Amino acid sequence: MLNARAESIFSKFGLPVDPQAVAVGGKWSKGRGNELTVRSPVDATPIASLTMATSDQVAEAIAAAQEAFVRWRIVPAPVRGELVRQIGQSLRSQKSNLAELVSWEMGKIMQEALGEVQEMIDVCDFAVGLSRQLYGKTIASERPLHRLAEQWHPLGPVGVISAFNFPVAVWAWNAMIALVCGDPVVWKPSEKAPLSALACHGIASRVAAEMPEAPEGLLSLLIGDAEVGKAIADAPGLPLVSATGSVPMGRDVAVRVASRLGRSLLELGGNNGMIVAPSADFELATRSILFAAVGTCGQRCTSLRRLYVHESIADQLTDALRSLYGKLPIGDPMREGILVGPLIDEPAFVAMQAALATAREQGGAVFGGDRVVDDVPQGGYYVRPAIVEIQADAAIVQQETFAPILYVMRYEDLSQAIAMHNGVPQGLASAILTNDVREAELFCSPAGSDCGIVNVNIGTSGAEIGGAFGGEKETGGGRESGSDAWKAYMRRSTNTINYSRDLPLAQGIQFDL
Ligand code: UN1
Repeated sequence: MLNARAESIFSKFGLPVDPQAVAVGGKWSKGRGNELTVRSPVDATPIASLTMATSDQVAEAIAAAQEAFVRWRIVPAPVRGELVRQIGQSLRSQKSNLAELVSWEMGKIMQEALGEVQEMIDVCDFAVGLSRQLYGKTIASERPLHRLAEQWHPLGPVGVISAFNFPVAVWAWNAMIALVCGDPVVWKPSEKAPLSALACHGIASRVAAEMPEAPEGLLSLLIGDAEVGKAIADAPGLPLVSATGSVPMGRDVAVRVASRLGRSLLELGGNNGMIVAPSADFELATRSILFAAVGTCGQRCTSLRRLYVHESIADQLTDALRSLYGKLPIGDPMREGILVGPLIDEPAFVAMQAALATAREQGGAVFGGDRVVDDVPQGGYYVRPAIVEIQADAAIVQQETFAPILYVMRYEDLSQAIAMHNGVPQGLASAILTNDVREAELFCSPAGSDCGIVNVNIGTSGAEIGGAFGGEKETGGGRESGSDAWKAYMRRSTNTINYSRDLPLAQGIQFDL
């Protein structure tokens, strides 16, 4: 059941305004699990109540996905691309309505919510092109009149577990690529932001229902808690599980999937760092730090959390940042001009305060970080983003806290800065701000940043969909979205074809009777 405002936003999609927690294609049904009350982080009003899916319902969706797979895998990839093209068109036509829902439900500002919907549209376009480019190699055979080649085939139904902070884009990165690769998708969005998932699933499944080649169980949605996530991770019917979220969640998924020898694709914590060198363009540095550190209220996987500044410019840069932080418009994320919306919920606020207290104990000087209550909607957890000047070896710097806390540290020489930068367990996004080509290239080299995303003169967040997205170490090693990330969603078959009348064996082996 939706409240009146949610109903009015939802009705703009032309979808039924009483969405349920479980959908297999266009068939919606009530979850058989516990009650879920969804609250907007803007002012904590309850916006929906649903009963969540159970693990039995996960099994039903997977059975439908397996049936769908048998049909979908033989639909030509460019025809599969046509479905994704139409989904992209539908998302395009609903861009502002979807952004409104994302902003209200998740708390990111409208500009960023529009950006998130644009990511979905972009990945649809990318996947459409990809549907004609699922290339395999032809390989020189060592034997006469033999052909050695590889083909990429659909893998099977894919489980997608997504997080609250990008409630729809991460689904699209996975689902649109999976669809063109020939795989059905079973999606468990975050129970903290399920409404935009209901809307996106509704839009995509309505498009699929119009396409005769698209079987019913191709797309399904299960709103549920960790039990649903575990059932997805445990299901042998899902050869691939793609999970985005915290390191403990990812570790649990990885172990479950590995124990059944399935594949997992993980995009977990980032504790992202930036080095600001003496030659950096100062204005560019402050702007890129600001967007990366306070954008989405510090709740992106790619948010900037650690700043290593050359000692010659550290005072000047920290002063400039303090003055910018002091002026940040904080408040209702749907209001024009606001740059910082609320944290997702009270536990996020408590975790932020605990991290700041620990930082103080470990010698950090904290600026900001307090709760904002004036000129903001009451009930939401609004905070002034924090800057913490601290020693690089403080233990708290090793941790990702999903809140706008920027640890500022000083360095003397670049190799020391790179070592400190790499000296954390996570490895998602990184950046260097420098006008020195040697420094920039070193940072991008094998001796430089050890992350999956390595940027020069741009912040850590806000990647385009065309690149492969993901990171190393505790970030989980997965790559999603662009480049050749599609290969994770397919299986490779290597073919050797003998068109001679002989049977020469590889490696010159003689085996004659
Ligand atoms: C995430 O926070 O999980 O690069 C995804 C970015 C966005 C995606 C972030 N394009 O910041």
